[in-house]
Amino acid sequence: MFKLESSNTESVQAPNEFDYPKEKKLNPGAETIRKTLDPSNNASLQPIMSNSLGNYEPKDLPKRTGPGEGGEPVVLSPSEEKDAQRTIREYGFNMVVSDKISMDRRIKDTRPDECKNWIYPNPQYLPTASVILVFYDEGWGVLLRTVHSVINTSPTELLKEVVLIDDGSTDASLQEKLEAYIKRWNGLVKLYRTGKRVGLIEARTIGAQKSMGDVIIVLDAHCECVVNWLPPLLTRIALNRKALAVPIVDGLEWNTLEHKNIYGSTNYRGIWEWGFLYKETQIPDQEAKKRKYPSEPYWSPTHAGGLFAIDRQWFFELGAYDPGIKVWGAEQYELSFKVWQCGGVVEWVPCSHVAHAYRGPRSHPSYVPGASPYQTSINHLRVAHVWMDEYAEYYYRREPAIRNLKFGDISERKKIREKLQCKSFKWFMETIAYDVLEKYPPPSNNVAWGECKNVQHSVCLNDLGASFGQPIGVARCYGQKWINRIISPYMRGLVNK
Ligand SMILES: [Mn+2]
Repeated sequence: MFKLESSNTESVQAPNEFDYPKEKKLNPGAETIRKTLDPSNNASLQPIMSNSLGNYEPKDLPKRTGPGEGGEPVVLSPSEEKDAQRTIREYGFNMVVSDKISMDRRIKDTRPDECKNWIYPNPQYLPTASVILVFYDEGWGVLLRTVHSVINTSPTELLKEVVLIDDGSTDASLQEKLEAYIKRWNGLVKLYRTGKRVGLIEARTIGAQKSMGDVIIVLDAHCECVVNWLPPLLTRIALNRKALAVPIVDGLEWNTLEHKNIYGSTNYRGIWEWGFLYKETQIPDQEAKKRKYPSEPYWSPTHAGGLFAIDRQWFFELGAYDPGIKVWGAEQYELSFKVWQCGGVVEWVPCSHVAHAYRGPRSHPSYVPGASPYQTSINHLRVAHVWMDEYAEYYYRREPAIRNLKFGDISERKKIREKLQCKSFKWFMETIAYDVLEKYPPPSNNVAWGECKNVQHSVCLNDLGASFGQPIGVARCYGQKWINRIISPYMRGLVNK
């Protein structure tokens, strides 16, 4: 039951009206209705815990059978393995397995049980969503199953469109064949091409510019959504238009496409260490205790970066992504820091689960031509100098080699911070991200750094890839050139998004 204060009382009785029909049509009136909402009525949009089935829960879904249904793993026969290995090298996913799985398969319901009982505002009270999927030479089935899944699991009235941004793919299947395939959705799925590689971050901004929904939802182009993932995210933004809402990320295994709940029933949140390696930690007690139910959203300092929802206009008020942050890395810190410092919140939403396929070993290069090999460090430096005030120094202590790296002009970005009268990073660290300081105390000043050389034999100490606690050895010296130290893992091809 909603505590609605508006005149629309008939929507109080929320019917189970979403049976996720295959064909979805846009509801052109949705925005006009939403504009009549009085923002001061936000309290009436609070979800209600009921003892019956929630208003967006599908009822009596037909049973599905077939390979991979229910998120089960698909195992190949030995004769199929050779082909499979080739596709893994090419796409990072087992496309032979993918080809066996229906585009419309349903994965597990990995949500906490009580998620089924929440009643969310009816569609006319929620913003509409544009789901942005950026892809570059993505495997056909993995990409298109993402689209099918988004459409199959989203209430028609809330999904404005799916916006595909092709970041310069050369794969033959992603040309005319893709254009022909998406026609089945009668314009609900749009395709834009960047024309040349621009990198993930710029491609997302292009997607946000092309989007027409109230909210943009960024997903990777290799995801599948868990039932009823969308209304819990949109509700957070209906309640607070400055909220950045993050779904809980499940795993899809790259070799079998098995769906797994990674976090179990524990709530984690996103933090970082001072070299900007992304980390996750259990939510502090004081955050958990703010909620009545463990399935309710909670605050997080940051997030992994690939999957999130944000009010489209708020995203642009915040200056979208810094255009000086290119290709890959640091963009989730930029967005999280400025959302928090400029008056918003970053929330993780336990009743919204989306499964992300973590890429396996891919030999297809994802390097963006012309990009600096130091781009990820440049990205971090821009974030540090615009948003982190005196805390930027800790990054230099952690990565002393980048002290003299040029990161370009940041004056335009500082103007945004000034215009929005954003709070200090100290406020953010002490009030919101206090567990970062607990888990990763600020590094002390380096007494010395560089390489440790045996002058007589011209060899240098080297960890030889050993892990912590293992003996180290010697190897040839690399000199004071720091390229090998700081070149980003992405550029080396060691990290697959
Ligand atoms: Mn990804």
